[in-house]
Amino acid sequence: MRTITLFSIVLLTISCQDETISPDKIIYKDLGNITVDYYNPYRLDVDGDGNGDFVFSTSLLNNASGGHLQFTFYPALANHVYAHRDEVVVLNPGDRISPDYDYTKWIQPLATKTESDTEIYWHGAWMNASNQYIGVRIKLSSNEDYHYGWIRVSFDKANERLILHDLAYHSKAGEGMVI
Ligand SMILES: [Ca+2]
Repeated sequence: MRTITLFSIVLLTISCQDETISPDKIIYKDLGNITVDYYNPYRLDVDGDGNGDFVFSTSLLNNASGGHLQFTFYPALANHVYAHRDEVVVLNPGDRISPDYDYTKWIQPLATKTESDTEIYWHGAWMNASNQYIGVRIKLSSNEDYHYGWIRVSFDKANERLILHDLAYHSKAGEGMVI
């Protein structure tokens, strides 16, 4: 009986190992809570090939309505972000990232701090983000379809910074995923 049980455990271990080396899986990368602020933009290299795939930065714009500190997100190269009406869609656990959605490069800032003569206020879809997800699609190789995935971020208004937690994407091109 003891021999059979041990044999079963060995079989179970082997089958688990088989699962982890499946080519059809989610690739995860911990970003270690990188902070992006006025002095520290960040170029995110998803696949570690030396080319930045997404750029997080800030810009300061002054006009008649005041000074605007904008937190911008730019998909570089052939990469795109899931957006609706030029705003990056705020995603939560359980939401899906699908090839059927609308992806673009050109989007409004994630959040903006505006200072006028009379007031200071924040605006933008991401100004209160707390562990929420940016849906992206990434071109890892010119001869295959996009890989779909997410970048988890939080916004720290008090310290005027964006925090990048981690990212994940489907290892199989053309496949959507659930967060
Ligand atoms: Ca890259």
